[in-house]
Amino acid sequence: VKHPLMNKWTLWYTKPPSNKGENNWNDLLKEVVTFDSVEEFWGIYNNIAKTSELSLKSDYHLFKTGVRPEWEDPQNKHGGKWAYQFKDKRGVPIDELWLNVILAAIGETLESDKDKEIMGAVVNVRKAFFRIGLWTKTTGGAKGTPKEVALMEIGKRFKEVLRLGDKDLVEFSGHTESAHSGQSRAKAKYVA
Ligand code: M7G
Repeated sequence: VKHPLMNKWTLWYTKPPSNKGENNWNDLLKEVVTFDSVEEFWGIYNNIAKTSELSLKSDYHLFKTGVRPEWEDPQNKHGGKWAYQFKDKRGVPIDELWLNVILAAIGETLESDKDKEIMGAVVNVRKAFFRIGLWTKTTGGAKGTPKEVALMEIGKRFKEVLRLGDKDLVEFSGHTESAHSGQSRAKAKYVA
């Protein structure tokens, strides 16, 4: 028997740049596998490298099928992401935290049923940190509107899933700013 997930998900991998060959964003980004049941998820998860085993400059991206893990995707281009950088790389249980995030994503516990904000989750392996990001379709709405409230609730929930303390802040930034600033750490629009 297969236990269906609410949505179909696709795992992507960004391989580290090589000395020879093309090193554009698009050449390094690879679609890995698509699944839509609990059993398929575990079959895949148990057979791929853990985040802690990946080389520097690698990423995993888990996105709803049909959404590329890029700012340019039509479903991402008006959106943004909640993100947190774990700078104590040795001390942080990154495999457990990433698993928590992807289980929360595929189990649909990051947002209420009526909100359709979550696009996917990303883990970046970098020299000085691991970063986990949670991508949303919009950047919220005007202050106090239901859209803004929904986005802030996702931020708070994300923070719980990452088991962060009150003083640790997750930051939200829009992809437009990320794309323009030429790096992903744009100025935060919200913190939670
Ligand atoms: P990053 O991997 O998000 O963070 O972005 P990092 O700076 O901590 O490594 C690194 C670089 O990858 C960016 O400056 C872009 O050149 C490229 N890049 C990252 N993302 C998420 C995208 C994307 O969605 N689209 C494109 N075209 N390039 C991206």
